[in-house]
Amino acid sequence: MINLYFIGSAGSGKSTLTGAFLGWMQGQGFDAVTVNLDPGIENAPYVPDVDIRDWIKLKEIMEDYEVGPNGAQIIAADMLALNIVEMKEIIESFETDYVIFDTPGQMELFTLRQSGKVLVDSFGADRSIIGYLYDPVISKTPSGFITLMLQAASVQVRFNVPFMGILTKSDLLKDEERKEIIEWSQDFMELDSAIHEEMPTLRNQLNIEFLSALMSFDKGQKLLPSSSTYGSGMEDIYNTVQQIFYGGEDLSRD
Ligand SMILES: Nc1nc2c(ncn2[C@@H]2O[C@H](COP(=O)(O)OP(=O)(O)O)[C@@H](O)[C@H]2O)c(=O)[nH]1
Ligand SMILES: [Mg+2]
Repeated sequence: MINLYFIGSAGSGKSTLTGAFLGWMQGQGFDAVTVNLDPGIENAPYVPDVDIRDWIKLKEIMEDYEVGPNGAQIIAADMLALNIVEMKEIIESFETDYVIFDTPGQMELFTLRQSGKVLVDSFGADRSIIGYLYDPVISKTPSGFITLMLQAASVQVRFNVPFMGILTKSDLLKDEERKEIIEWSQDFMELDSAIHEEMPTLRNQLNIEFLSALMSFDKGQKLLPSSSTYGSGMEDIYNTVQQIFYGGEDLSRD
């Protein structure tokens, strides 16, 4: 069983990709289940097989603890850890090859609170992979792209599991924009000249050595463009997971 976690900034497309990737898997005849870890999800674009909202309800937390919606989100994130054992049993009862996790809208609720790390480790870090979502609108400028790379690096430090970078909603980008972003993800020299063009007087040590080191973090893996709207890029995500865990072998189909 493989655990695939989609992690990324609010609005980067985690929930939509969870639904789109599940749809693609099913279309290929592969078995997969989805787990929603976001107690604040509204209008989920898929029907979760396992849903944190069965255990944690933001409205009840707001009443019980007399906090607003933001406070409730933080308490809910910490409460995640309390339900791990029960959730794990339910997930395992599905006897599936693939578990796709949709994580909380606000990424730091999962990446910075202890419970996210505890959950990934309890569900088996050795068979986990993180799909880190690059928001295309933020990725368009070199400074935005570098900011997302820094976050990606922090996620890798935090979870210490295999990792792939996904450029989501790529249908929102012009062809040249998409090409440029993917080039930045592979070539720190290009990124270095782009950031200097955007910011001719850099105030920090965002120099070529820094970018080179940052890029070495995920070993210069190419960003995978995807669009949940058009269902594109799903096969690349699947192939990357298979490559990492099985050296490229296919799952058996139903
Ligand atoms: N054009 C386009 N919009 C998308 C795509 N994926 C998600 N969206 C939209 O982006 C917004 C945020 O998506 P959502 O999945 O809720 O993001 P999350 O906060 O990371 O879970 C929603 O309005 C989606 O309809 C995509 O592939 N293409
Ligand atoms: Mg979401």
